[in-house]
Amino acid sequence: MTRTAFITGATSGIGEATAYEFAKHGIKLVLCGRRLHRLKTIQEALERLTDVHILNFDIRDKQHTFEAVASLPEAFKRIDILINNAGNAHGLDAIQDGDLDDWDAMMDINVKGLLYVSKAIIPQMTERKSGHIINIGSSAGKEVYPKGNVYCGSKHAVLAITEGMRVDLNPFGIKVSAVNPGLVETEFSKVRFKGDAKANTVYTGFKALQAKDVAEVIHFAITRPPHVNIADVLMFCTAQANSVTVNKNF
Ligand code: NDP
Ligand code: 8X3
Repeated sequence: MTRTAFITGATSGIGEATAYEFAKHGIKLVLCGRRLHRLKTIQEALERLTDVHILNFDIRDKQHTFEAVASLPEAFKRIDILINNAGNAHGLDAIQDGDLDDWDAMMDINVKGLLYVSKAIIPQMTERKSGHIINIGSSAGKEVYPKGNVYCGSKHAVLAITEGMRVDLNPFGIKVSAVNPGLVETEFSKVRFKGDAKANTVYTGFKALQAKDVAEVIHFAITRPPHVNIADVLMFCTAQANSVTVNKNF
């Protein structure tokens, strides 16, 4: 039976690459994001490969999130795979200089938004006693780097929530995984630095992970046999050893 995947943050970066990877393998897609024009363009491109439905909502908005999931047409209602990917860093400041709006954005999107989407979708999985949830964490969920404070906190929370989901959903046979990448060349730094030219220097001098590299790992995780769950993946580009060790001459 063809499976259906629900991907948040599908308008760019890792989410978009995952949509392409899944489409290549004929997985039906529900693609979410705030930028409607991008959703439409991606839908148009992928409809040649699979069935695609788009949902345009902000995962910070609890009510809209539930309404969006409830609005799914019959052919897309059954979600077999949930990829909780939407998220970003906002700012890179020492804790004493941090911006309250940045902190709100990271906690509201990376943590609370992930919870809202999960809450809207998990009941159908527990009812069917099947499903796979993959939360996109980060190496920042495993270690803390200078000025990473709240972003790292949000990703540590994602990791704890993932482990909690795995325990609570264990009686239902639902797989729960975390995929935690290090530096990936996406729009992530443009968002973090709010369009500042600093964003262009983050991935220079070495070959960072590409969104497709992460998408391939996500696809690997969802194609294991029923008795195998890839619980937790930490992945770096070869030039990166941890959050603060990057060989820029690689
Ligand atoms: P991008 O900025 O390229 O993509 C972020 C995605 O999240 C976009 O599709 C964006 O869509 C969506 N998004 C952001 N805020 C919201 C919101 N409020 N409501 C709905 N969707 C939202 O970055 P990445 O692809 O790199 O990031 C994807 C995930 O990977 C994030 O969780 C990030 O923390 C994580 N990650 C990234 C790493 C990196 O180095 N790039 C490393 C480790 C983890 P739109 O703006 O259209 O809503
Ligand atoms: C993204 C990786 O190192 O910029 O989560 O925090 S990092």
